[in-house]
Amino acid sequence: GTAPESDGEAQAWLEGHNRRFGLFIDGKWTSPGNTFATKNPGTGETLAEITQAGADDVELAVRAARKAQPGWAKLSGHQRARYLYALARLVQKHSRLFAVLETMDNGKPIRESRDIDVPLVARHFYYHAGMAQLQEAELPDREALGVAGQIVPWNFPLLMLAWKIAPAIAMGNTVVLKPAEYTSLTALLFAEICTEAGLPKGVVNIVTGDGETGAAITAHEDIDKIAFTGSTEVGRIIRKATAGTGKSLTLELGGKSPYVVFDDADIDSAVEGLVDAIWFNQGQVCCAGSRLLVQEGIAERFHAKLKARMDKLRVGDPLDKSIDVGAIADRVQLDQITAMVEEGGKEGEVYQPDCLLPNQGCYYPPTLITGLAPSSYLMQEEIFGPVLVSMTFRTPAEAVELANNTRYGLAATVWSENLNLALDIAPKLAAGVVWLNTTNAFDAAAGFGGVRESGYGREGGWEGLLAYTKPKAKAKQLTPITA
Ligand code: TXE
Repeated sequence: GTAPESDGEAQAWLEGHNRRFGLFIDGKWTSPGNTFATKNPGTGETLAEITQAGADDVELAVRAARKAQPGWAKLSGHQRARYLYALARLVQKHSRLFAVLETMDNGKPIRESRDIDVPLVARHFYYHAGMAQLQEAELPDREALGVAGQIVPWNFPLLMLAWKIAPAIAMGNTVVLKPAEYTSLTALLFAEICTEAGLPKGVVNIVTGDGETGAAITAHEDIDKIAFTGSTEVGRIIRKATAGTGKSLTLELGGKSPYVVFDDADIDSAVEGLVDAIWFNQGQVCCAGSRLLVQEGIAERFHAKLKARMDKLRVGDPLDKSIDVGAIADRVQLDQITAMVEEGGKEGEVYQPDCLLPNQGCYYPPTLITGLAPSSYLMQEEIFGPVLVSMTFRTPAEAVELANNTRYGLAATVWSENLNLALDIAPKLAAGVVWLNTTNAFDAAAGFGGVRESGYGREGGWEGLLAYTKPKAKAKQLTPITA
């Protein structure tokens, strides 16, 4: 049976803002200006009107961040930690509202926003509160970069905000963050909890808008660092735009991550892992295990089990607690997935279960494509949807070769009961993270990021913190020259 989560609190919150939002700059809300609609992709309904920030708004936000930064950096790590702890607790206090709002704005199943996204967000702030406290003792020769411009995508709107904001403010930076244009609402709710936490004004500024707003942030001369998560294409634009400036840069971009199953693997677990790898968040995951490589001897059995599992996946209303696959984040993205499968699917065999999709909203069925050449379009291009491509291999060496046959290198998954084999394969895979007999395992303490065209820099862990600091050799610590 179906069990829809109530959207009452989220609707009341939207109504409380007259469904029109300004920008959060210097601790205050601007009046809504030039706006665009943000829709619920599960139903097609407009949820609210969001302000398209212009270069002048970005200017105000950067000025506020600049003004606040020295005072913020001057606080002790312990004092900053208190604010991060407060933010973590407030995310938990409002966790239901955050989860429902995220699901309405993005289309991800409520089970995921409630049990994965929002808890990981709280965890990220708790972890970085602890790290702020360690700053003086552990990083005495490093200081904040200054003002960070942060641009996030629509697939994990609140979680990517947390990945950006928590380490930045923990280390004494102030931020101007832009959510993606399809999914601004949880960032706006987060702005409210910054006020509730008593965060000094100007430390966190939220400006909404599309790529033009992002470009204005990237181009702003008084920003010290750009942190971007999104498409490889825009990552390339940003890399060019910041080249020749003094800005630091981290990029977390696309992927086509391999999911390698050896014939001695626990097949049922590997099938279940694959459900998580490619159908979690409708496959709109940068590190999605979107390329299945299965060893020849078990390929037939594996595909049969996989199809049977796909037949059981429930696609539908994201607010329904019993569904597995929700809505695609936006019509544009849905059209892109549809076109890619129509174009590239012809070269192989497309399997889609016979599932009933809702009439309204943006839905795409779980899809498996077999029989494609390793060099084919769909084997090489990121689809960013619930579409798995599959190929077979004979030997471990061939598995490595096929796995690395991509311009990306974000993540890789290996399933085998033979740990010697798995540990031999793992270092040979071009990827920022390799998961063994599990997949999509994230933690605030582990640096996440890619190699090759998946970007550079890490978020999370020590590397993620260091990316928001610069080294500073202090003269008083140098030994005077006496000889
Ligand atoms: O991403 P964009 P889109 C991939 C995925 C998807 C494709 C397109 O394959 O199908 O990208 O998605 C802002 N200067 N990923 O078009 O445009 C934009 O407003 C500065 C992978 O939505 O990269 C948004 O805030 N900023 C991915 C953010 O960049 C610009 C996540 C990301 O949007 C800009 C999302 C510009 N010129 C998509 N143009 C991942 N790796 O997780 C746009 N933006």
